[in-house]
Amino acid sequence: TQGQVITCKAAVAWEPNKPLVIEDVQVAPPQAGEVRIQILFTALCHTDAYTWSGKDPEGLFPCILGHEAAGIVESVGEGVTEVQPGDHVIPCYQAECKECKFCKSGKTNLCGKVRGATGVGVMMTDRKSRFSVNGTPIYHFMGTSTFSQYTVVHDVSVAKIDLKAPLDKVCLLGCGVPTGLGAVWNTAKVEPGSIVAVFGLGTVGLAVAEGAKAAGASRVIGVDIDSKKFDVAKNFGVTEFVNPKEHDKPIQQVIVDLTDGGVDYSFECIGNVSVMRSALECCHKGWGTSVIVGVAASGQEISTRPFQLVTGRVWKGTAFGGFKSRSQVPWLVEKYMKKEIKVDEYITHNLALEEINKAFDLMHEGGCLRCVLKD
Ligand code: NAD
Ligand code: AHE
Ligand code: ZN
Repeated sequence: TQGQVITCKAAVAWEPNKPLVIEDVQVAPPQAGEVRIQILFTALCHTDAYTWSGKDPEGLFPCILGHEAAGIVESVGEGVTEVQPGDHVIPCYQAECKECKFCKSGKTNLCGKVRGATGVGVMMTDRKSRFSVNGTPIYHFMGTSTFSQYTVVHDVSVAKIDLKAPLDKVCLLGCGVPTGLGAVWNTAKVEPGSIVAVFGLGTVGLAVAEGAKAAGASRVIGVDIDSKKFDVAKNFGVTEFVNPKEHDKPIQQVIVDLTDGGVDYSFECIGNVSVMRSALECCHKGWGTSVIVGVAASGQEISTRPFQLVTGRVWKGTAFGGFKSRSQVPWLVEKYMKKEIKVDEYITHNLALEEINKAFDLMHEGGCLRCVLKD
C-alpha cells in the first residue's frame, strides 16, 4: 500500500449535528514530514462532540473527527526519521517539534510548528487535505482525524510507544487521562496535604481526582449535577461529593464553608463559563489556584470580580495537561504498564466504528466515561 491511495472506512461529519456517515474514504499517501497510520482503536472525547455540535470556531465541515486513538504506522513520507512502518503509535493533537519558540521555551507544552495547519483542517506542506470521498476533500480535525481506519498526520504529532502496550487501552492516553493527570501534576503542581475541588466527573475530572490522590491531596471534593457519578468517583480518589442542585447557596459558597475559607486548587472539567467562575471563587484567599480544563463554546467569556485576583487567587488553563506529547506519552504508557496509573477503569463501553453514532448517544448518558471503537 506504500505510496498508494488507500480506500477505507471512516466516519464523516458532513454537517454540524447531523449523524456521522460511514463512508469509503480515499486516504492519500503521506508527503514529506507526514506519517500514514492504521488506526486500530479510537475513543470519543467530549471535545469531538463539541466540534460536531458546530460550537467550535475552528470546526470545519465536512471533516473526520477523533483525536484519542492508537494504531500502527503504515508508511512514512520523505524525511521522516523518528518512526517507521510497523511502529505502534499514539497520534498527538498537541504536537511537539522540539525546535520552535514554544518547544524551546521550557515554559509550555504548546508547539507552533503545525498549529496553523491543524487549526484549519489541512496538512502543512501543500495546505491540502489527504482525505477525500469521490473527489470531495474532507477536512482533517486537530491534526489527528482518528475516526478513520487510516489517517495522515504530521511527524511532529506522533508518539512512538512500547510494542507490548495494548492499543485497545492505551488509546485513552491520547487525550482525556493525561489531560486530567497533567492538570494536577504539571499545571497546578498540587502539593501533599492540599484540598482540591474538581468540577465535572467525566473522564477528565476523574483523572484530575486520580492525579490529586497520587499527589497526596488530603481532600478531593467532586462536584457534579449527576449524583450517580459519586459511586464511580470514589474509586478514582474523590473523597466528598457536592451536587449543586441540592443547595440553595451558590456552589462556591458551599465549598468555602466546607473548607474553612476555600480550596487550595480547583479544576473546571466541563466547559461551562459560569462553573469556571464558581471554580475560581471557591479557592482560598491569598493562594488558591483554579485551572480551566473544559472547552467553552464560541462566543462564551469568563468573568469574575478582579478583586478575586487582587486578593491572591490565580486563574490558569491547561492543554493536554501540560504534557509534552512525543516525549511524555511513551512515559505515560510505561506508567500504565507498571500499573502506576489507571486506564482500563475509564473504559465503560466498546463498540465498532460503524456504531459511532450510538457511541455519541452514550456519551450524553451518565453511565459512560470512555467508549472505545474498534476501527
Ligand atoms: P464528560 O462529558 O465526560 O464530563 C463532563 C461532566 O460534567 C459530566 O459528568 C457532567 O455530568 C458534568 N457536568 C455538566 N454540567 C455540569 C455543571 N453545570 N456542574 C457540574 N457538573 C456538570 O467530558 P470529558 O470528556 O471528561 O471532558 C470534560 C471537558 O474537558 C470538556 O469540555 C472537554 O472538551 C474538555 N477537554 C479539555 C482538554 C484540554 O486539553 N484542555 C482535554 C480533554 C477534554
Ligand atoms: N478549537 C477550540 C479550542 C479547542 C481546545 O481548546 N482544545 C484543547 C484540547 S481539547 C482536547 O479534548 C487544546 O489543546 N487547545 C490548545 C490548542 O492549541 O488547540 C476553539 O475554541 O477554538
Ligand atoms: Zn479530547
